[in-house]
Amino acid sequence: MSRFDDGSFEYPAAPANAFTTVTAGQSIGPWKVTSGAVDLIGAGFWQAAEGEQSVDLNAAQPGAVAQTFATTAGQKYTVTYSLAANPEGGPAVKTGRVLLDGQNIQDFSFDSTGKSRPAMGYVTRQVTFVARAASTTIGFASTVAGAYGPVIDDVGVHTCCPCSCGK
Ligand SMILES: [Ca+2]
Repeated sequence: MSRFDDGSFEYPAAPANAFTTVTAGQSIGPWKVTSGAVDLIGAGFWQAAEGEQSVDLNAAQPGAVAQTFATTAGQKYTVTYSLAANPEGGPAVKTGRVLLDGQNIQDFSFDSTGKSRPAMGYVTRQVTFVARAASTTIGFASTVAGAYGPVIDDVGVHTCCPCSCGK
């Protein structure tokens, strides 16, 4: 089992100033698209939170991405991620959830009102879990219909405690 990798969605490279639609069963580097379809946003299309690329969790429909990585059972981990939303169309508030081994552990929403492609307004969110096995799957799923979804970037997985990462 591999360590958590490429939480920034930097590879493979999507076309600059454009995006690639990735459908269920296909991969984005170490991530798998687990339902629907998502858009891998290339450099320059809109602001990334880290690096050049990010993921819109909706292509023409809601989608989800997940990555399975090595964990130590009983160990506490904190997942951090940057959240924004596609500002190009409604609804204003885009919603989704974080999945731990397929179970919902956090709902999130982002209001893209007043945001734009050069100024996405990313916020940082975090959620903590205790690993139950030698591997764990973290997923991000859109729960909004349509072609304009929540945007995820800069996902990190940190072993926690003692630490100052806030619980
Ligand atoms: Ca990135």
